[in-house]
Amino acid sequence: MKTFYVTTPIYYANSLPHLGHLYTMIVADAIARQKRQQGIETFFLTGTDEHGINIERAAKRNHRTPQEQSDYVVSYFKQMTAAFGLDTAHGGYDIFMRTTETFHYEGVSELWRRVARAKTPKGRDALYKGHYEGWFCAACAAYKTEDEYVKPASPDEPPTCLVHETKLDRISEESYFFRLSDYDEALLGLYEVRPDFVQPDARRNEVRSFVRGGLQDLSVSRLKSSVSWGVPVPDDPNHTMYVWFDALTNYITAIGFGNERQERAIGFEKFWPALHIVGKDILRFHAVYWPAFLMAAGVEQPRAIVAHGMWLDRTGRKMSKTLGNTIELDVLSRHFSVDAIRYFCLREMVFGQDGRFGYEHLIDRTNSDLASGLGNLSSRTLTMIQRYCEGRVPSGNISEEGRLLAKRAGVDTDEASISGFVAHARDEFIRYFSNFGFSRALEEAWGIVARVDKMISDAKPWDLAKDPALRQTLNAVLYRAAETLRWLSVMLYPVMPNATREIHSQLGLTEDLSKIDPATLTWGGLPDGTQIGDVKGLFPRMDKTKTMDEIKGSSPTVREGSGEHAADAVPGADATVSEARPSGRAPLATDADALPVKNETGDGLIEITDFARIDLRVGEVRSAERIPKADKLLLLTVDIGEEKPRQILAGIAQYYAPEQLVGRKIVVVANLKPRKLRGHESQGMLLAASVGEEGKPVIATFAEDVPNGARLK
Ligand code: ME8
Repeated sequence: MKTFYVTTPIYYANSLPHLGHLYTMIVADAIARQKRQQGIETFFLTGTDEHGINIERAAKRNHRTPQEQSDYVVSYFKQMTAAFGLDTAHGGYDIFMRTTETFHYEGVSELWRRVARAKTPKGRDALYKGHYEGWFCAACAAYKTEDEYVKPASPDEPPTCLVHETKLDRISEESYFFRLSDYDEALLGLYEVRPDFVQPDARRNEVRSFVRGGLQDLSVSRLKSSVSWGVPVPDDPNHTMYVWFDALTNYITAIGFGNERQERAIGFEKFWPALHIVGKDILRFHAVYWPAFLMAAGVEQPRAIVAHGMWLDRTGRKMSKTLGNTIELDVLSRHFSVDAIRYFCLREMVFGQDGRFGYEHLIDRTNSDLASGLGNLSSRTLTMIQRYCEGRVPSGNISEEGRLLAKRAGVDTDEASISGFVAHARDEFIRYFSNFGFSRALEEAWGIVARVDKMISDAKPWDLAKDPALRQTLNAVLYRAAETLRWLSVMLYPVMPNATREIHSQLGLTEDLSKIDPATLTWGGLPDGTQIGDVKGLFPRMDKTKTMDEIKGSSPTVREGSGEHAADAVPGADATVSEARPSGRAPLATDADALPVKNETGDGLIEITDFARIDLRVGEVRSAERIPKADKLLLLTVDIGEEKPRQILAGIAQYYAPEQLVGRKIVVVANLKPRKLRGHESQGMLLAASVGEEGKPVIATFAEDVPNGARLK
């Protein structure tokens, strides 16, 4: 039997997942479902990357051990994957891989030993001990070269990571090095011989030019005294493995490389090589380092590395926990159905390119494509079968006489034109889908929806039903619509497993959609006489204004419930909601950042009434103090002309001493929902300009005297 293995990245256990993580899982899940439909034995991996300084620091911030930190994040991941139907119980992943598993330690140690014994293509030792001197970003878990960071204003300051905008760590210590510099030709040869090894093409070109630019040897260990939370280097307990060496190896240890347990349960020989689905942010690790490690260890290369684009916030910045601009999963799942989210992700993001997320857009797509599109086609077809055919799928056959009568009534009865159209679109759908063109594939499917909708509207079954002579014509129209729905339910199953199952069962069919290959569909497979099931709406229309108001009013419940604020789980995320953000984006941005404002026009402009929703007030800082263990936060009390001064937390402690602020007149957002930060309630936000590369906050103030509480408009 043919096998197939697909993976997502394993996500850092330092913070909770967001839309970006969900997206990769949805893509991998849809691919896995399509392969299963084709009768291919498929194994789908996702999981968590649990070692390294990143996790150690998050654990420390949250007063947990690293293991507790990982367990906490994993339990949320599992809850979330279940809620989104991505876990094993819902036909999703086959393993939730964790790098803290004992079997992984065994496997990764085996890979290390093999690399340690290996010679490079240029005949030198693949691994050697040396000294590393340079900058490291804990959030990226990557060493940074000069072009990858922003130089500091003063030489006493560390540089800032271009990706995460967090400070880099200086590292100067003994380290094992992987002799990556000897693998350039071998890697270029690999990309040449296997043009689809890295996809899409633009990414392949990027990787090739990176390698052509020259590779530096890679530090692959840290001293245990610096990073103790990691896999020990075999035979040298003073070192722990570099977290990317450890993490990448999960893809093979999970299925049995170097360990008996997984080999027996799953089988490395059976499933390797894998198709790796990754975000373009981690392409280099997968398309350069990983193949080089595998070459050294003598292990077969992955099937391919396919990189998707990034979800961006409305200002065009990558959505990331560290930047604090994410779409939270529990907010998403509270307001939208799983299938609507899956459809939106696959339809909206042209695979490989970046996409901007907006809740309004998601509502629009749900209403237009799902409620008015597929959902409406399904319910109108089935309702008419119920009404005109006593709930049984009618026969699609039409006699010569019936054809003449239909022609006279102006109804097109050429079945081949519909079936041909549907079959062609199905072929195109499969072709695009198999090449990761999910958005184009879905356009094809919605072409079918439009075509059949038109057939119904042109034929007007409600009129045909009035004339017994046109009975056959009516039946033929309804049969064609129902048969098309059957095809759509099979084709769209990998994208919308729940709604398609619902359509299938409303059609009165009982086969398992996860086992029907759309390529094998033949027209006419829907038996006439089939008793249809209960007709229920699939995608209720969403009230845009109401939903937007609800979303704006909601906040992620998990963290409130667990007594933990998102910021606590994130490196460098001390600055959130009620703080001036040293991040270069609008100070009003919150984690509802990606919410489009009501009445927003396509050009990003807002109405004056939108601006009027924000209550900006003059405030006077009465007191300011530091908060223990939160080195970025200041606790301010600010008089905004109300009975009691407001308590406001601001992420400006690195730039302003408390005493500088007392007596200052500032601008306060007075109608922001209160949020808890480090156990303190913040009852507003102060405004500041964000200056320079580093986004240094400079507090907005007044040149003239103004009374406290005066409104800004
Ligand atoms: O990099 N848009 O983990 P990570 C789209 N542990 N996808 C996004 C995204 C966004 N804005 N943000 C995150 C790591 N992702 C390593 C991986 S693998 C051996 C080790 C998705 O938690 C996307 O798949 O930072 C991206 O590559 C991944 O999450 C990064 O997850």
